[in-house]
Amino acid sequence: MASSSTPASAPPADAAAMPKLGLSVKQIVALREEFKAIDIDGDGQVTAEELWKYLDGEVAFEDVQAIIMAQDKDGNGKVSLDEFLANEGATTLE
Ligand SMILES: [Ca+2]
Ligand SMILES: [Ca+2]
Repeated sequence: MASSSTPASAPPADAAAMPKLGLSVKQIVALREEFKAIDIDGDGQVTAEELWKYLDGEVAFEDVQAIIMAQDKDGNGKVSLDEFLANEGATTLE
């Protein structure tokens, strides 16, 4: 009885499915949903007012403005989905 089962080092199949972003696909999907929830008028840009309303006034409006400013990479005073995701650890969304 020759049991010739040689355990070969199987390549990690999951590694190929990993996105190159710092976020998992699940996280990105969840963040996109969150972004859509914050973006009340649905123009793809979150303003300080929208975020403030989303937070239900729990945070001072000035603090919300500071959050927006910190995330606003192109300086248009609003946070796009790309900027939002970039802030959450992703590098680019293409
Ligand atoms: Ca908006
Ligand atoms: Ca911006």
